[in-house]
Amino acid sequence: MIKACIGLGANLGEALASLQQAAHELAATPGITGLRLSRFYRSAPVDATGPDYVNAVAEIDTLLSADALLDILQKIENQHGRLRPYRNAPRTLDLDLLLYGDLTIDTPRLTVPHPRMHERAFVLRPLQELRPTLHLRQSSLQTLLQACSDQALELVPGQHQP
Ligand code: PH2
Ligand code: MG
Ligand code: MG
Repeated sequence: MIKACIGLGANLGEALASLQQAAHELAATPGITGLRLSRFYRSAPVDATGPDYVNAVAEIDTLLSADALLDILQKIENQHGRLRPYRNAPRTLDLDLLLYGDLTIDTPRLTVPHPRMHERAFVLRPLQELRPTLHLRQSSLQTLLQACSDQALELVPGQHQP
């Protein structure tokens, strides 16, 4: 079994509801088990424009290949009306494969670990809930978070503690 981590984000439409529904869809997908979901965070767009984002991270267990998993993520994005008019355009749903076990993948289609996750608080903070001892590029998530402390994150209110 491989443990994979997926970043969830949205800043168009009912962003929180879209992320909750996407998490249910992932959990119900054949070949995916044991989904654990972080809390939801709100933040301003980073290197992008548009409304504030809602973000979360999910960890899953799977025997699917990374490419098969990416196919599933893109299918769920498309079912949520995802359009791609330009790079980092506002979106109804973004599902990024962040980590696939401890594998490094570098193909035209897929780069894992996700090439920008180490500098994005909206990924690191929810990931820290699920994987508190994880290191990326030989740094703890806490150290990486300190380096992007200018990116303000707020917990979406009304959630239970993990
Ligand atoms: N995703 C991006 C670009 N910028 N900013 C925030 N706050 N959250 C995101 O999910 C996000 C972003 C490209 O995928
Ligand atoms: Mg993304
Ligand atoms: Mg994406």
